[in-house]
Amino acid sequence: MDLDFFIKLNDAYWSTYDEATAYCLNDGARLAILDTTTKLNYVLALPDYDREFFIEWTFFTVLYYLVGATDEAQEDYFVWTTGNIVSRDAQFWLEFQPNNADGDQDCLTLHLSKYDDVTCTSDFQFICELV
Ligand SMILES: [Ca+2]
Ligand SMILES: [Ca+2]
Repeated sequence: MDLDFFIKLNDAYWSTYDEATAYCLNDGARLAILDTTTKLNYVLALPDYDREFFIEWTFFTVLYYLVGATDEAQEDYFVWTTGNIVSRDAQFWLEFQPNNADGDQDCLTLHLSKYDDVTCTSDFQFICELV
């Protein structure tokens, strides 16, 4: 399997889900579809994934990265943009996630190497996958 992902890390450019989707598309890519453990582990091993990151006087090493899945069709059932189901196996999710905090978390991120649902209109880093 050919794997070709890139992480969008830019302290001046954090993105909503829609912005990230458009950014990836503009680069001939899509928000990453991490529907196999091979792909997930590949992304987690990317050199940029744990890169130290300077934002507003603070070093961040633990970021949230948007990937290509939402639960907009059915609450708490995340689906990749390809139509494949996001695994609900607890090993892939941060503890207590997905929690749909404030009733408004329908987009999927990687955080601390696990999934967490976030608000689609908030700004995050993101991961694109060349297709
Ligand atoms: Ca939700
Ligand atoms: Ca959450």
